[in-house]
Amino acid sequence: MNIKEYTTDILVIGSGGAGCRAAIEASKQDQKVTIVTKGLAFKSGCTNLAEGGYNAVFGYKDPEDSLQLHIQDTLKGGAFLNDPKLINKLVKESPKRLIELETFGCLFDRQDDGRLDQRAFGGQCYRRTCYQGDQTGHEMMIGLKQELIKENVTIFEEIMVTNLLLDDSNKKVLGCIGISQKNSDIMIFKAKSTIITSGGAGWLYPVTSNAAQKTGDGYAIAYRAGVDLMDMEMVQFHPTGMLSPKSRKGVLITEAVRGEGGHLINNKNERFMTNYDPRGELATRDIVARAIYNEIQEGRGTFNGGVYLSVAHLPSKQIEEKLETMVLQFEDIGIDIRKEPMEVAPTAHHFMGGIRIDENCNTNLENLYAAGEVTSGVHGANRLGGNALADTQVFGRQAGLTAAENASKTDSNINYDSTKSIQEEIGLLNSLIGNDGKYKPSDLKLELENIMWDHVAIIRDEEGLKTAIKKLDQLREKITNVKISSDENYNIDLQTTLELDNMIQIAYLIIESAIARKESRGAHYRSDFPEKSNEYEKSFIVNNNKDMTTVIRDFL
Ligand code: MEZ
Repeated sequence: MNIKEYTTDILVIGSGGAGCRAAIEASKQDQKVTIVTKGLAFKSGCTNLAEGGYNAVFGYKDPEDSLQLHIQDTLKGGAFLNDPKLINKLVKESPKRLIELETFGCLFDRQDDGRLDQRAFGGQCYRRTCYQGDQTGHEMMIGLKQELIKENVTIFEEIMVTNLLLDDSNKKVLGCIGISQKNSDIMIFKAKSTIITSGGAGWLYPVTSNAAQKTGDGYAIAYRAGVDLMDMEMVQFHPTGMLSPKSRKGVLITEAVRGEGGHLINNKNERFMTNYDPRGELATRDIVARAIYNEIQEGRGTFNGGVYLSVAHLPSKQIEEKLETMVLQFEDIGIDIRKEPMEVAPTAHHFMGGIRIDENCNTNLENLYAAGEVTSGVHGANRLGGNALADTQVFGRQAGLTAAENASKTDSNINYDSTKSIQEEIGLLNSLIGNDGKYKPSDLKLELENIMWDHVAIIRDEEGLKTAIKKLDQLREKITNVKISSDENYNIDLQTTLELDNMIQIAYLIIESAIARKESRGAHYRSDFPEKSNEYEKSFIVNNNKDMTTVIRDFL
């Protein structure tokens, strides 16, 4: 294995919507920018997979809409756990960032009069979700790629970041260290400012809509470095993922299906959503996901353990134009959604919790910034569909700006002696590569996913959460006894083991926070505490160097 060292002004970890937007902005401020990404730039990450839309108040469909109403919907949807400063910024800047995307080359759908089209999405009082068919995130990545290419940004792909580099005070971040998946080279990136935009951790669950890379590495490297993480118990299950075939289980079926007028139906042919919420299919995701779960638990699900989602009553033209990906996704498995219903079930989709940031994307460590799903505070206890794509652009840009401002004030020499970090990394790799242990890393990963699904998913209780901790303790033992091939090139066992280590760490944080929150709020539902309680109008903060603390939401 070789050791390679690079120096840059701004280091961006992650190459999805937030990462690309951060890199573009920092580069526009005349900084040398480097992206390091675990997947392939522009192809990996979850922005590419986001289908239904981007929330921005224009009032082109419903002139009564306003910024204030978007703020209210977001707060209410987030069960009042959101950080008001972050929501304000999201809502106010989201329309500007969308227009900017159009200048980057993205084409959003427009009405006959040329104004942007806007569709209905869950939990929103007016139609404010802008979109490009059901490929909105993909379209955004095309524009972001075009703009990024114009900037002179260096991109390193297939690198798994394993730790942040800290100065002697442990308060300043000076870059990161990682491992090349291609050849196990050790990669050091020294930077004046580092931005984490590595997304969520859907793969903590066996059924997820997330891209394969989403194993929560960003949370783990931040936590190990002493960064505050907040609201870790808040995991969103998107109500509608594919149920079969097995290889596609969890793949997203966009909320736009319901936005366009789709019906959720149980095995008694009843539209059941109004039994749970007057907004029916357009209630917030936490409510719809739990309703589907309940229908299945009470025996009104399909044979395969889902419910039906039907658009067969809508005009074929509307389905073909607005839900093209859905048509193709189901055509592939022999179902014509113009005539037949889709079978759906909830799928792990979004982490509302994560790195604690302020409205300028600062974290509690110097030189470290974060944006996108890896952060917390914007969405509270439950995210509205369509607010994530806006989040990537508003806070991605801000992180780029703040990081650039910091870099411009920083000495041009980054004083970091990497000897110790390199030695630790070599030690780690030597202890893992070729290890002839008993367990296959991929089996252990599956074990973790099942623990989380069985005890820490849509419905939780104290007994289940404590059982999960016991099982995690056993799993953590097993990870010291894994079998890893001696190959240095694309060593999947090695990669899986490193990811698993991160995932176990995050699983503990989710469970500890879920145990602490003895109430039900947003996506966190405790069957032993089914009501929301005033006592818990606060967020739990976890930090590697301190005991759990809380922050009270002062606007309440
Ligand atoms: O915001 C999202 O998660 C989104 C747009 C997903 C979807 O259902 O299409």
